[in-house]
Amino acid sequence: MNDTVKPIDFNVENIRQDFPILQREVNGKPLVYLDNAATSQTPKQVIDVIVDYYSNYNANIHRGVHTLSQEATDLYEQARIKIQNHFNIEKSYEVILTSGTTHGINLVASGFASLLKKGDEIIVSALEHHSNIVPWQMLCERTGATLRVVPMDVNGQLLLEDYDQLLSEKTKLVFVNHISNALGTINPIKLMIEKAHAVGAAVLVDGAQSCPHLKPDLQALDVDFYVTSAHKICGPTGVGMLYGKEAWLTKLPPYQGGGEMIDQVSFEKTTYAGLPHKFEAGTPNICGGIAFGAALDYMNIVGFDAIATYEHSLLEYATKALSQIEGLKIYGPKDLEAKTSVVSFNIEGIHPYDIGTILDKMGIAVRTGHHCAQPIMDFFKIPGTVRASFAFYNTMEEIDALVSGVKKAKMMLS
Ligand code: 7TS
Repeated sequence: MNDTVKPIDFNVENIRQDFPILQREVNGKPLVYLDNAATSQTPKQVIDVIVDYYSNYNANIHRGVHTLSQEATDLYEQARIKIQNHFNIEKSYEVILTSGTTHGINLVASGFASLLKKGDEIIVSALEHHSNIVPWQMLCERTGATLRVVPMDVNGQLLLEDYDQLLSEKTKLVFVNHISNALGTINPIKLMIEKAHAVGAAVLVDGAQSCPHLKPDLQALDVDFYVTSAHKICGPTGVGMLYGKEAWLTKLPPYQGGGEMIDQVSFEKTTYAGLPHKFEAGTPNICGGIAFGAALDYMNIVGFDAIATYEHSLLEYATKALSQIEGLKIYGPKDLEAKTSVVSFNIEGIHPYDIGTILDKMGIAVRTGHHCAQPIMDFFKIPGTVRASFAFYNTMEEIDALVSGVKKAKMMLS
């Protein structure tokens, strides 16, 4: 797995120098960027690749005999291999480059429309982002299949006994995120995959929130489909990947028709290209794909062990400091080993939006609202939360700024 990339000694001040945006001010204050679960920031190593691509290689891929097209194709296909290696995927053509997590989920959901029938069941977890709920509801409407939901407890952790009860020979598919975007809960996906496979169901794991924090081994997980977005992992927006086991990708019909996904076209009949091109109609986000590969290189150089250890210390520090604020309630697992570096909270009697607005005046970026996970907010009977999500380039001083900002906001709004 990316054996050529050797992690550096972790030094957050050096790492911060890689991110031009972290040097800017917002509202006259140094930017404190704590909205990493929404999108991560981009290091200059990735920005340089984007500039280099448009300065030196810009051409359409897989179609030109000319040198530029061949060079661009090589760079794009090298990125696919980087993704394959990073996620320990067996075959490079099991990597489908998409526009992001949402695209990957819709591709699979659309494909299963031809494989499901009335009476079949599909299971989602109570912790999902809307993009891992709505496509499956649409699939149920189209096929007559029924959607079942694995409930969670008050700590935002899935109830596995209920999952056991829901699984049956009617279950065809299970969808669960690896890590919840709203609460940071790490779900026991390996166990959930094993249990689903025991009843013959396929599993799609939404990895949008896990990839920034850990390095999933997809063969060891034995997952059927895995999706993620590059912009969560220091890459650009508008690109992501879908992993699917070859047998599934072969079984699913194409998602979109168009150029590049065909073998032969006539007005009587069209035959489709093999994997991965069958699912990659049209000109893709070429530069984005190449930059996705560069982002994985960058993250591997920082090193996922160091990232996990450091982010955990940020989580512990922030949880302790925020918990001392009277009236502040944190949602999600109490056991910090069961979550990543996300602190989702409210202060009694104060709307999360008001806290977020005041923090912004201090240059502190957090997300407020339902985080595209409305069922979680309904469960807690709240309109939303303030969510501070930390990355490996955040510092303890930034958490101090957050804590003092929240205290000031509380004083102003109480
Ligand atoms: N799944 C999860 C778990 C996510 O966190 C997100 C984005 C998506 C899917 C969708 O990803 P996209 O790249 O296709 O848009 N989550 C968030 C968030 O928490 N705040 O803004 C976007």
